[in-house]
Amino acid sequence: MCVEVTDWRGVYWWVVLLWIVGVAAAGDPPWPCPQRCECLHEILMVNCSSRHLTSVPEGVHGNTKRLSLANNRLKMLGRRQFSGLGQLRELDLSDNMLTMIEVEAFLGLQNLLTLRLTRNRLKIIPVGAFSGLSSLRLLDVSENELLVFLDFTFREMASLQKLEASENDLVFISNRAFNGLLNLQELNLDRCNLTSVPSEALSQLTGLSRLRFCRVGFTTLPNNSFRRLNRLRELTISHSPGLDSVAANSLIGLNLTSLTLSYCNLSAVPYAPLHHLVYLRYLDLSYNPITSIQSNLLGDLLRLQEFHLVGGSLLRVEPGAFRGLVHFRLLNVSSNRLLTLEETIFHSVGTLEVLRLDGNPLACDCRMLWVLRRRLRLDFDGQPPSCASPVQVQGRKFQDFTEAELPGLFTCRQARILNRKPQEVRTDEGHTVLFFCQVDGDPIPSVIWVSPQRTLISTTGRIRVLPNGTLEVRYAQVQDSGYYRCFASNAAGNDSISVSLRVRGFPASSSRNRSAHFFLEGWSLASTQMPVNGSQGPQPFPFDVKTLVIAVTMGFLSFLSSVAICFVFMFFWSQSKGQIKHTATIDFVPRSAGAASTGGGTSMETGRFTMKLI
Ligand SMILES: *[C@@H]1O[C@H](CO)[C@@H](O)[C@H](O)[C@H]1NC(C)=O
Ligand SMILES: *[C@@H]1O[C@H](CO)[C@@H](O)[C@H](O)[C@H]1NC(C)=O
Ligand SMILES: *[C@@H]1O[C@H](CO)[C@@H](O)[C@H](O)[C@H]1NC(C)=O
Ligand SMILES: *[C@@H]1O[C@H](CO)[C@@H](O)[C@H](O)[C@H]1NC(C)=O
Ligand SMILES: *[C@@H]1O[C@H](CO)[C@@H](O)[C@H](O)[C@H]1NC(C)=O
Ligand SMILES: *[C@@H]1O[C@H](CO)[C@@H](O)[C@H](O)[C@H]1NC(C)=O
Ligand SMILES: *[C@@H]1O[C@H](CO)[C@@H](O)[C@H](O)[C@H]1NC(C)=O
Ligand SMILES: *[C@@H]1O[C@H](CO)[C@@H](O)[C@H](O)[C@H]1NC(C)=O
Ligand SMILES: *[C@@H]1O[C@H](CO)[C@@H](O)[C@H](O)[C@H]1NC(C)=O
Ligand SMILES: CC(=O)N[C@H]1CO[C@H](CO)[C@@H](O)[C@@H]1O
Repeated sequence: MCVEVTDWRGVYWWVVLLWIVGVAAAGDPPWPCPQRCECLHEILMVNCSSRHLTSVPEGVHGNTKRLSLANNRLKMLGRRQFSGLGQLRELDLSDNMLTMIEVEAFLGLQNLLTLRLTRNRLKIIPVGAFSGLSSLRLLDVSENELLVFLDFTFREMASLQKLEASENDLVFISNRAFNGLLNLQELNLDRCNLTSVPSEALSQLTGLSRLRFCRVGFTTLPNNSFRRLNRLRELTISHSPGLDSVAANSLIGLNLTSLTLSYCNLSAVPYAPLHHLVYLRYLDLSYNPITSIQSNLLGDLLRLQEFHLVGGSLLRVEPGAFRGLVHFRLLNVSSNRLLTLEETIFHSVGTLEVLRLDGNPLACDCRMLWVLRRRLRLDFDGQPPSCASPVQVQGRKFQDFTEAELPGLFTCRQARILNRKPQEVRTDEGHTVLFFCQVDGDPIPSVIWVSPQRTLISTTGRIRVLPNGTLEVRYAQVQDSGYYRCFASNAAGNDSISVSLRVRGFPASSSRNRSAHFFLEGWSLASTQMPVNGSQGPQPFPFDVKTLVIAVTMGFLSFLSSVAICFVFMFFWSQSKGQIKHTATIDFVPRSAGAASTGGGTSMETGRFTMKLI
């Protein structure tokens, strides 16, 4: 028995001894590790993630630098929840069920650099919740249910550099919410329910250099949207499908190097708002229904290097579109509706390095020859363009053409006017005359008509160019007479013909000649000097001039005669009455007193006044 007892004692001491030795060997210094957590002493980390915790565990060592409580069931953080962890650099509270953070919850974490609160259920952050976090550099509150940022929420966070607030239900950011964030460089507000730019709140972020808004409900960018953000370099606004207008002064005060306005509803390049961004290097207007890039309007963007307009509705890039841009090196216009891209759009095609032109119905004629010639030097980003027409090269990629087969391909046929038979028309006033100008060429030539006064004739008005190139002169007038000229031109050349029109006036209409002439002067001015493709131009008169003149004259005559008859009638009437009463007396009961009857003691006196008739 005795032997047995001593044996048990011996075993006990052995166990104690082994335990002490074991702990001493395992780590230095030996930390007490909170229950259910894993302590990585070498990196001073306490890992309590995914442990079904419902509260912050006790006993985390004061030297801990990183504490993870991610993926637990924490519902709220109380006051001074982490006191005693003054050495903590990184705190991860993401993927919990936090709905509430009390004021001063993080007090004492004066060395904390990173705080992650992503994927919780926060609806509101009380003012003062973040107090004491004077060293914090990164705060992530994305994927919560935050509705508003209140004034002074981030007041004591002067070191904060990056604020991630994407995927919340933010509908409002109070004007002084960002007060105190003097060093914030990056703000991310993707996927929130803002309907307008929180300009006033943003104006406190004088150190901001990157700002992102994605999937927001903006419909317009008003003037001065980003005032005082003069350090901002990168601005992204995307997936805002209602955004269709950018006011001329909306970006004033900014000095951007990169601007993205993609997946919006812009129907034109916002030339005026961009105008002052002389340091801009990167411009992305992809996925907007923009149909053309006009000539000479981007020349102020002196340092522009990259232009992206992918997936738009581009039909045309006008010659000179990128004129003045001497550093231009990348054009990305894939997936548009471009038939061609002429070399003359660039300032100098020599600087171009990358070209994405795939996904366009390209016509492989002489206008695209410059791309073909550079096909081995240009970087197509793995997606070389291919021909949609003409038939013999349809579907072929630019890189597949060999030198040997080039002659005879990528050619144009000069514009030519087919029917050159002289067209000389003599007609009487009021008739409609057509002049033909049938053209041929590859690419299909454009046709313009010029009047005897050398103005361009538009597609609307009394004298107009029909869609098939025919000139139509309706209700011909004497002063329409003269020589008209048709010009046909394409990339390979031009051609022209001249036609003549003689209109004889009516000899009998001399008395109305002056006024008709006056009307017509005004009219022809309007119809010939209009911009050719302007839709806002004056609409053509629905009437013939002559009809109008007659109608006006007759209307005036009948008005005069009615007035005269009236006067005559009144004269006889006044003569027939023997004695005329010159005054009329009218009695009345004041309406307010009778109707309201509030019992206020208003006298129910009947009124009376006398009118003198003249
Ligand atoms: C913390 O623990 C979780 C779960 O045990 C593990 O997935 C994760 O990798 C750990 N983190 C670190 C930094 O060790
Ligand atoms: C925010 O927008 C989303 C998606 O449009 C919507 O489901 C949600 O109800 C909105 N939240 C608020 C608070 O308006
Ligand atoms: C923006 O400012 C410009 C220039 O001052 C002005 O012409 C324009 O009307 C303003 N736009 C709006 C929407 O206020
Ligand atoms: C985009 O603008 C067009 C007119 O310019 C309008 O018809 C359309 O509804 C707008 N789309 C959206 C999503 O607002
Ligand atoms: C604008 O930004 C550029 C490039 O970041 C910088 O060199 C330039 O000094 C800035 N200009 C002003 C007026 O801030
Ligand atoms: C061109 O745009 C497409 C679509 O946005 C993008 O995937 C591609 O990387 C861009 N190419 C270059 C060279 O920037
Ligand atoms: C052009 O169109 C007009 C009206 O549609 C027609 O009268 C004319 O014959 C056409 N011209 C030619 C050359 O086809
Ligand atoms: C037509 O071509 C000639 C040279 O071939 C050129 O001098 C002239 O300016 C062109 N005219 C038009 C209207 O394009
Ligand atoms: C109509 O007026 C024009 C000039 O005003 C004149 O040359 C012409 O002879 C006049 N026609 C008739 C028919 O009086
Ligand atoms: C003369 C001229 O420029 N006409 C243009 C009017 O617009 C159409 C397309 O909208 C062009 O095809 C014409 O060339």
